[in-house]
Amino acid sequence: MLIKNPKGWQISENLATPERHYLGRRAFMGGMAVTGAALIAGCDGGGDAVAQDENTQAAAAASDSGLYPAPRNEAFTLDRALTDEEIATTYNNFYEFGSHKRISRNAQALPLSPWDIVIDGLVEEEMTISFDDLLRAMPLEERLYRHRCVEAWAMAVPWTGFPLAALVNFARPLSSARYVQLETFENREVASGQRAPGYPWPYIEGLTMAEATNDLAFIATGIYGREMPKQNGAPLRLAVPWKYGFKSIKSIVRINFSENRPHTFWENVGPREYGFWANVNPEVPHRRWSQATERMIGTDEQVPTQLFNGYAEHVAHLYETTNGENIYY
Ligand SMILES: Nc1nc2c(c(=O)[nH]1)N[C@H]1C(S)=C(S)[C@@H](COP(=O)(O)O)O[C@H]1N2
Ligand SMILES: [Mo]
Repeated sequence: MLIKNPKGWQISENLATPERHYLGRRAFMGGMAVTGAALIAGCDGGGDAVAQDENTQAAAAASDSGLYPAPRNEAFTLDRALTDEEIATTYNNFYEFGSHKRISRNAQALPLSPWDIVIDGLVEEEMTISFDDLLRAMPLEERLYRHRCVEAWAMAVPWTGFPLAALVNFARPLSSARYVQLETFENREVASGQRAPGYPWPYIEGLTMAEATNDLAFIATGIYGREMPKQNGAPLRLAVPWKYGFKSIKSIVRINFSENRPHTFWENVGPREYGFWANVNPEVPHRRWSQATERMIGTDEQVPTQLFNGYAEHVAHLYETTNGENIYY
């Protein structure tokens, strides 16, 4: 959608979110029961216990690898408190494991080893690379990012990983490539959501080459200073914080370069509700709810949403057309 207001992204500084402290787990659980929003038809499972034991196991494995924690890149810090780790690893969207938020236990069934990633399409040479080999080839760093779901909730998350640009570079796309398409695994045996009718698996997302090579676009392999838990998209997932969360595809198995715009999963499900661009914009409501504010998961604090989720200075130029209009959504 084109919005004929070139200055629309300039939001006033006093809308910037002040730093807040998170509340304890009890406050979180209480808030969830009332406000847990479902994207399509799902409902929040509520009583499912936190999979703390699995988190602890992942932490033990990660400390063995020696890769985590990685040095923090101070260029990407936040003006809001980080979401509590236990909350960010137990309140998830991962439709492969169910259309509700309590999928962390089910997701433990996902086998991570071996994990191969296919790089194909418009590249100098198509290849398949194991996640372990890829990880060794990439420089790891930590970045603190905002995370804004289209459902109007938000978190603040410390990701560990590497710029998507480094992976694009590694893939050696041809100059004819205009889009990167990313795909999630398909495994109906472990992913109960892929056995349910009505969704066009596999989960597919995509970016333009300019978006994919923007410094903000990040491939995350860890969070909170350790290896990525399965429920958050192990072993590697995208983090594009200026876009709604559904763009940040999890558990990637294929990276395809093409001339044509990818047909994304959510575009197929609801083309009028989850468009390709999906840039965070408080002025463009979702068809069924406002996007003007967001609820911080963990505190239930309601804060103003910012254009491009607060990252306008990094990405607004990507959406300026020659006549000065901005593509927002
Ligand atoms: N493969 C896959 N990736 C996905 C999703 C999904 O259902 N499947 N959900 C998306 C949505 S809607 C959001 S908000 C984020 C949630 O990431 P988190 O659980 O790590 O917070 O993952 C995104 N990536
Ligand atoms: Mo989302």
